[in-house]
Formats: sequence, C-alpha cells, structure tokens
Amino acid sequence: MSQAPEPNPHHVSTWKFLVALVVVLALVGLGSWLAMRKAEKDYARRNDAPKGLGHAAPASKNPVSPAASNQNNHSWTNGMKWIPGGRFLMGSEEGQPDEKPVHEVTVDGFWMDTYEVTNAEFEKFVKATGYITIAERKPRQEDFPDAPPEALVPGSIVFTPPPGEVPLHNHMAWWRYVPGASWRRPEGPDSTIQGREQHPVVQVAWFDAMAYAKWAGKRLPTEAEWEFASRGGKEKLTYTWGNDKTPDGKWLANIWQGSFPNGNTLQDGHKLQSPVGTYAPNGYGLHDMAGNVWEWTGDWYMPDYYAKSPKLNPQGPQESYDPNEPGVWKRITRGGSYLCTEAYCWGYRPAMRMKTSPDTGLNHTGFRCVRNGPPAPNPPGK
Ligand SMILES: [Ca+2]
Repeated sequence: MSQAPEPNPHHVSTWKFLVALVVVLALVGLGSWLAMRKAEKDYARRNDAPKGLGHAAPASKNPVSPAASNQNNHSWTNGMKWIPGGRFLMGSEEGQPDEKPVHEVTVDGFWMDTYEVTNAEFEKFVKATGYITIAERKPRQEDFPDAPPEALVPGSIVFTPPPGEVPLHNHMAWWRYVPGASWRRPEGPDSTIQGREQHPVVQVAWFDAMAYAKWAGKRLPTEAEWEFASRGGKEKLTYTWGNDKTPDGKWLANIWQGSFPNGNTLQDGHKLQSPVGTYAPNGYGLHDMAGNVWEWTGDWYMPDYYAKSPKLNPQGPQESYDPNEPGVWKRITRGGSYLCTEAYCWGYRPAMRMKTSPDTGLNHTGFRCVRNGPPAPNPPGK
C-alpha cells in the first residue's frame, strides 16, 4: 500500500483551530479567544484538569461507580474483553514518519471496553456525579483576565464541510468553533443526542475522558495497549481485518467515502457516528477499533518516541512536542473516525497516530477505557 500523497493535514493542530476560532468569534464580535487558548495551553501541560474548565465532580456525589468501588465484584468485566497481552510489532513502514521505526513491544494483559463509550453510558456518569464537560463550561474571567467577558462562551469544535472543494492543507475550511456545541449537542445548539444513545459520545476532551474513566474504576489505554488491542492478534496487517480495505467490496468500518471534505458518498451508510458495534469485531472481539470516532489514549505525543520507547509496557513520553505546533502539548488519539479517507488521513489503520491538545473536544473524537487484570476465566473474545 502506497503512502498517502498528501502530508498528513489531519494531524489536527490547535493553532489552526485557534485561527478559525478567532475568525468566527471576530465575525460575531466576540474578540480575544487567543488569550483563552493561551491559558488553556498552559493548563494543558499538566495532567490536572484546567482550573475552572475541567473536573466538576463533587466529592459528595458518588465519584466512583458501585462496581468500580468493590474489588470483589467482577461485574465490571461486563462489556469488556480480556486482551491477553504479548509481543507485537508496533508502527508501520507504510504510514507517516512518526509511525517509524517499526519496533518490538510487549504489553501485559488487560481488559478493554468492547465498544466506545456511548452517549447513554456518559449520561449515567454525568447523572451520578454532576460532572460538567469542558465544552459546557463558561470560562471564568479570573482564569482569562485578558479576554472580554463576551468572549467567554462555552462551546466546542464541529466539522462543518465547505460548499465546494478546498485545499486539504487548510483545516480552517472545515472545522469551526460552535458556541453551545457539547456532548449533549455534538453539532451545535440545534443538534441532539436523542435517538443516538448507542452512538459513541463525542465532544469530550481528554480531561473529560479521564474523569469518566476514574469514575468507572478504569483508565485510558496507553498508546501501545491501544495498538496491540486494535491489531486483534494479527501481525503487521494494514487494517484490523487484513490488507484489503474493502474485501469483496464490503465496508468494514465507518469511515469517509468520496472526496473530502465535501463529497461524502456515504457508501457505508453513515454520515456521522454509527451505533457502536455496527461493524464486525476484530480478533479480540473489539468493535470500532477502526473508524467511527478517534479514541483518546493516556500518552503524550512525541513524533520520535518510537526510536527510544521502552520495549515493555511503554507509557508514552514525559513531555510532548508537535513540530506542527510547537509549545502545545498533545495527547495521542487512535483509530480514525467517520471523517477519515485514505487520500487524506488514513487514520483507521492500527498504526496511525493522531494528536490533539487535551482540552479540546471535537465531534469526531471519543474514547474507550481499559482496566488491569485479573485475566478472564473464559477464552479471549467471549
Ligand atoms: Ca461513513
């Protein structure tokens, strides 16, 4: 399989979002988003939620789910698959430069959610804890002293296809900051998740995913765990199911068909997210490890990490650097989304690495969780 001809413009860089935000906000007279973003980036360098933007779970409102709090209650393995662990070849020689070198990695066994976390599951978490996601929070004036009050508007970033063809190096042509967009209203104030309860939750920042995982007694996967699991026990295949993108002409994941970003021919039947489990599972019984939505992992992004990462249970680098946007630390997302096409980001390959700042929600990004042993009494995939 040849390398996609375009440089990977889908490596979402926050500065481009930022410029888009400035344009949009300026148009409606809201002004200085720059100051907000700068403050968010400073906060995003830490693992803690950004002050005034992140975790809202009050300690008095059941911060940990009942199953998660009882170590003898193994009901938490419901909806999860045991990933046996082992040695594998991580990365790809056919993908982006940051997927190289292909290197041997060993991960211990772990449990992984069979599906991406759904809107229904995320709603349970929100109801139990009172958590408010970053996108839903009105930024506090004291955290952004330079921003005019009218600029402190909750919202998130939404895919907004342009009316015609555009150069693929310009993210601003299809990403927009939309006031009022959140996990409850993924495409903006006029959208809803009603009837989409089994769709993966989106518009959740990394901090939001971490809060959910903590409540569920789980954690986010490392990048290595995610890639190991996505390969389903198969060595060096281009896709989770093999090397042919559409065997027998059949679409095996919810991705993009046609010309990106304005000509989706919808051959797989899904314009946005699809209900989790719509497509067949991989070799470990996991659904949607390719396409549907990008999934947050716990690791920071460094483009050259593979050249020096530990061989056993790598946890990601201690710091982050994105040459496309120096100074903005980013977390790894994996798996591609309904917006991915081979001529563009080709993100639905197990080896593809994406990076996004941890304070950013997008309507093509969600997550799933993992948890450490004990191993399953039943064979993997059961
Ligand atoms: Ca699709």
